[in-house]
Amino acid sequence: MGLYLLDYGAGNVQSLANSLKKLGYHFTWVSHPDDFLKATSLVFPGVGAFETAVNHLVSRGLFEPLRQYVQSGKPYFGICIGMQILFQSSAESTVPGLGVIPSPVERFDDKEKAVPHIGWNAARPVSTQPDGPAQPPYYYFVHSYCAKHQPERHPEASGWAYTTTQYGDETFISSVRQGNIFGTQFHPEKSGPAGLALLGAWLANYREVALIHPIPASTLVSSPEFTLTKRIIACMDVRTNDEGDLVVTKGDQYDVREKVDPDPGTTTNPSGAVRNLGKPVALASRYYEAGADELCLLNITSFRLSPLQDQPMLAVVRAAAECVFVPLTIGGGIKDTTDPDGTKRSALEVAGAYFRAGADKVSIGSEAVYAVERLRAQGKPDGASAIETIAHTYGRQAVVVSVDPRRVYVDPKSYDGPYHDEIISGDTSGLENDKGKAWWYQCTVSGGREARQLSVVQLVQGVETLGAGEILLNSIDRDGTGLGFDIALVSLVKRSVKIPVVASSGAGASQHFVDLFKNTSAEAALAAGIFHRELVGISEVKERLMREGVRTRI
Ligand code: 1PR
Repeated sequence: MGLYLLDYGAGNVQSLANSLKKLGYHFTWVSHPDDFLKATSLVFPGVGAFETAVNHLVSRGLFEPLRQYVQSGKPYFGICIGMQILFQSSAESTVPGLGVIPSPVERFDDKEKAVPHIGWNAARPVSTQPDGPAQPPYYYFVHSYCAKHQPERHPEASGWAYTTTQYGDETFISSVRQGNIFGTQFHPEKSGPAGLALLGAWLANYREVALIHPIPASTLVSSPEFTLTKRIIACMDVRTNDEGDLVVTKGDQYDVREKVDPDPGTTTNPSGAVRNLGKPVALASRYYEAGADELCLLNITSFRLSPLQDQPMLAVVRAAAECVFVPLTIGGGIKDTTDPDGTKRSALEVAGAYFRAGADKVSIGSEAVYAVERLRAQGKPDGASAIETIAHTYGRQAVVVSVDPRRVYVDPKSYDGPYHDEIISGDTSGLENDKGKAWWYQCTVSGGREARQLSVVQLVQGVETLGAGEILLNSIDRDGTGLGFDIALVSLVKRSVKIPVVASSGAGASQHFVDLFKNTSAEAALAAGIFHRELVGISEVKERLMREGVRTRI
């Protein structure tokens, strides 16, 4: 008897388990169809792809028992796919859902906006309460498919809508509620204090959950004021230092060793110790408390190691997921590997280990470059790349591609290479140092150590074709310089793809975040050194953005 959690073996369900523990609840995993009879309440934290979820449930004999449970009148809370599965069908798949809500789940229209819809957005209740806060709560969303709120087209679904959310020109159903059934498209387990409050309220009294966020009627009009906010992401580059400790380090144009003056009288240039800016879990916890919208942990020397043997990084993810209730992206070494004992590990297995440890997204660097090189050589996807296999199982929203471009300076008058259309003139950058220069952006692998014959535009368009859900756009030239984001680079990439773009590298002041969001349509800004060195706080950046009219989650 008691609270049960349904896991179909794909995606990060650990975060929900951690949230429940934090709220003081004990639970049991559903492992057998009979468990549905024993459960007195059930949470289904569906993460990943719709078809994978349904197929796993069917193959384990859990699909029909789940339908019977939902119809039994006992409390059900479905999250993301756990809500979508209540619907008749999904455009993501040919297999049907439970059909409790006789309407389809459809894909967002990407004509005017980036898809997937990733980030913090407002959930506005459909029915009103006379008193309540003026601000609807913001929760974390990550999905490409949704139940559209179109009462004429889908009257049944609208009857279930408890909250709706605006994304660009579309309004979708962000939560459903009827009788014993509650479902959210957003992830309460990843939505910081607001999400924990919602989960806690449902667990305490599922019938009363409707009353926990009363909103005055005046705020219910469709308003551009309540839409997707710009995300601020804190990034931790992790590696072992010379003493063998796992530390957060910080590069200066990717060089993470302290600068040391050469010995007088010698010509050698000695390298200093690896910069140590703190412990990964302690810093992750600090940034969560400070209001970071997401965290990113990159294992920056993973190309030397077999990641499944790299237990410290998995342990870091596990420990971070216990104290951080916003999304975690893990990068470095997401690729096919062979353990020293000869055991082959596919990139999908490696990613799976990180998802089970508590990661929400994986970030792929070098392997994405090689995959696009193969795509270009073969003319079509072969289905075997890490991007494709992980996106197929976990959904494309779980796959980030981390791009490490470096400027290649050219004379535009004499340049006769293939990247004419991608040449940037430094006269428009606003930086004195760029004046009179011109360049294109070349892709690199192995943390910038090796340049490849691929431009940044070719790479991002290639990974979008393969199924990546988001671009993490670094800049080797700006990394650690504090000169500001490379606006020309971000604009070039935003023009080239439909998926969201996280701008990274170069933040040195709050004004740089304002410049980024005022001059580009990037969905998020990632920074490292400025936060590690406490030059500016996350809340200071967000308050500055709000004052300048850029919406963020405060
Ligand atoms: O190739 O799939 O194993 O992934 C390796 C990952 O490690 C890639 O995401 C790559 O960007 C990252 N990486 C490898 N070497 C380094 C290095 O610094 N020597 N770090 C490295 C990349 C860039 C950002 C940094 C921003 C913001 N670091 O992570 O946080 O530039 O910094 P700033 O705000 O201080 O300017 P694979």
